[in-house]
Amino acid sequence: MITREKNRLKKIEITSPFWKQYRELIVDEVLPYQWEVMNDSADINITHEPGGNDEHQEHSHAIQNLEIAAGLKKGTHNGYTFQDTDVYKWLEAAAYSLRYQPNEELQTITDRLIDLIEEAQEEDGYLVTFFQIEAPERKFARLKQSHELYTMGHYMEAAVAYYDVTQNQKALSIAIKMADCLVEHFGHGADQIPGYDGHPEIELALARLYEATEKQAYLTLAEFFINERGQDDFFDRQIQKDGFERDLIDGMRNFPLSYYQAAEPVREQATAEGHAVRVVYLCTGMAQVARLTGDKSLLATCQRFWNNIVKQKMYITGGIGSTNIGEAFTGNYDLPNDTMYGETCASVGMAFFAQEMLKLETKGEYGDVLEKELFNGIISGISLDGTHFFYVNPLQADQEISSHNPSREHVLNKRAEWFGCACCPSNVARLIASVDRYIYTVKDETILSHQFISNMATFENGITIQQTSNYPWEGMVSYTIENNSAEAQQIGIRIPEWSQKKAQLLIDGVEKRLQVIDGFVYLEIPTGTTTLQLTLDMSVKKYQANEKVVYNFGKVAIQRGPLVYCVEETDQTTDVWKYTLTKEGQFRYAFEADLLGGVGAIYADAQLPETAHTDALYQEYRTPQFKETQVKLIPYYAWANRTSENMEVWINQQ
Ligand code: FUB
Ligand code: ZN
Repeated sequence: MITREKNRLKKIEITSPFWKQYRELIVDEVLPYQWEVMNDSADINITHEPGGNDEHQEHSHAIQNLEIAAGLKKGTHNGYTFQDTDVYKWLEAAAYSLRYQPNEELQTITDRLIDLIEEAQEEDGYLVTFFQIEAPERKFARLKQSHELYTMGHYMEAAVAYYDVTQNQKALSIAIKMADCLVEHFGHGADQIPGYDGHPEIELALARLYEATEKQAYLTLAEFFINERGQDDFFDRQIQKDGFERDLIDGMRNFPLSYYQAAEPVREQATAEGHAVRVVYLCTGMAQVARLTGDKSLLATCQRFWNNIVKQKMYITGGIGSTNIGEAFTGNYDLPNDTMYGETCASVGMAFFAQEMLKLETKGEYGDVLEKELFNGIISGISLDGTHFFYVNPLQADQEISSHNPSREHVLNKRAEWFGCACCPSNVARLIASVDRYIYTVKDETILSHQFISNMATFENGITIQQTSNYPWEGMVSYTIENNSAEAQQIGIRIPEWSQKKAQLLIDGVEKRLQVIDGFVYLEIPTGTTTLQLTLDMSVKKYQANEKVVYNFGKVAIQRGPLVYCVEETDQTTDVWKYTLTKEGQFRYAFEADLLGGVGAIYADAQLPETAHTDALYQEYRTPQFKETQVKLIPYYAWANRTSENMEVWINQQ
């Protein structure tokens, strides 16, 4: 039986101009565009997967795969074994959008899509079009590579969202049938499969489905998948049986078990290893199960993963995954800026993980990382026009080098129209469309306001909060709180780590001394109306990396509020790497309405070497003369929206 807080969020409307713009983009551009792509009617170029291990595809074929599986068309499957997930993540994004912008035309499309999915689903609940069309005899036979549970999990997530918004019972019934199919096939019983998927996802999806349906079997199965991971040689046994050479995805056979977080039982894994998206999806599922079951050892596992990722393996933009080889984590403090990965999906997954950790523990650091992802690592994955996407989000890009150096060819400096492996575009869409779910968390009846995204929110017990600001450009956040209940209510407000030295809070106009406990200040809100005014420190700040990060030694990154900034070549007079910020240099901040849809730019005092260079590759060192200049910075998320230019986040510091 799920215990639900009395104060939980009932209704929320985003009023933030920054996020409204993005959410309108989802409705007006992103969803129609992606629907066309998945129906193969968009005239686009599909870019190779930035890891470089896919076959080149001319079309997505994702809808057609479902039509073939449903028996409505004849043909072969096209794309990855998990091609269906593009459709499901799109459906999930569409579902969230229907809540904030009802749209009959879109809902007709999505209702029909549900009909199609139902037709494609098999009698026993199975639905993965690749295996239905190409290899029915191999269902659940090679889970290390197959992505079958990953694929079904994505449908379950979409179904929970779609049912929640539209009450379409059919959508939920398909998910229930799917989950029942897994409950039947997986476990330690006779004729059951004692294993799990190579790509975690199903754990978090089953936990969501459990919360929507309260069917215990789904939570038990999520727990089973988590507990089974890394216990024995399940993957090898399956592969021997299925045929060693019969890979489903080229290149995956050689990755070690740690790549799949399957080298040891999860509770024994000391660090975050392997494929970054897999890690954070697994962590999200573990955090949900820890919350729903009270499993303390699982919570400790989540904390351990969290600390390793956030304190040793995360880019300042929130990007994770330091190498394209396996889209994976590497060692602690290994954070190269130019050969890195930082997959958009990994940032989305990190936001899921942060949100789940906030439900477990009221610590501001979870909100800090969530904010970092929302304002940097996630939205850098989508262009301002909504139809171009980054898979890899570098902190340094150089077009010339990327086009000649194979170890950097995955680092694009122009967002692509689509990918052969198109996991990121619909992932970023569903996150933006559901950003309203990431603003408040209710924990032990305390309402935690951890994201500064203007909104009007109503909670189950009658509390309403109107939060207004011009964030992320301005740091004044106003709250009008109506407490219509008979008792005082507690709310916690996150004071971001970057503003903890300087933040001011007025309650009904009177300043309150801030006592920050684990990143939050707590207030008793009496019956009636209370106004709060929080002023955050929006000064421009320089950050340095831990000295173990060799790539950033002697460099700084610039941040203002939640936004990390970067230097893009189009704004400068010369190459980006030549600028050095001066010791006592000043910053000038200016909001420029005509730049990149309206962004705050930063002008920093800098130096440029004046010494003339010869054509010699090497020459004897001569002390350079410098000239004083300025360098212009723009928010990182907005780079690569003009000409295709070079960029860097970490800048030389005098
Ligand atoms: O393997 C499925 C998805 O494709 C992963 O989550 C992404 O990293 C990409 O590899
Ligand atoms: Zn992705």
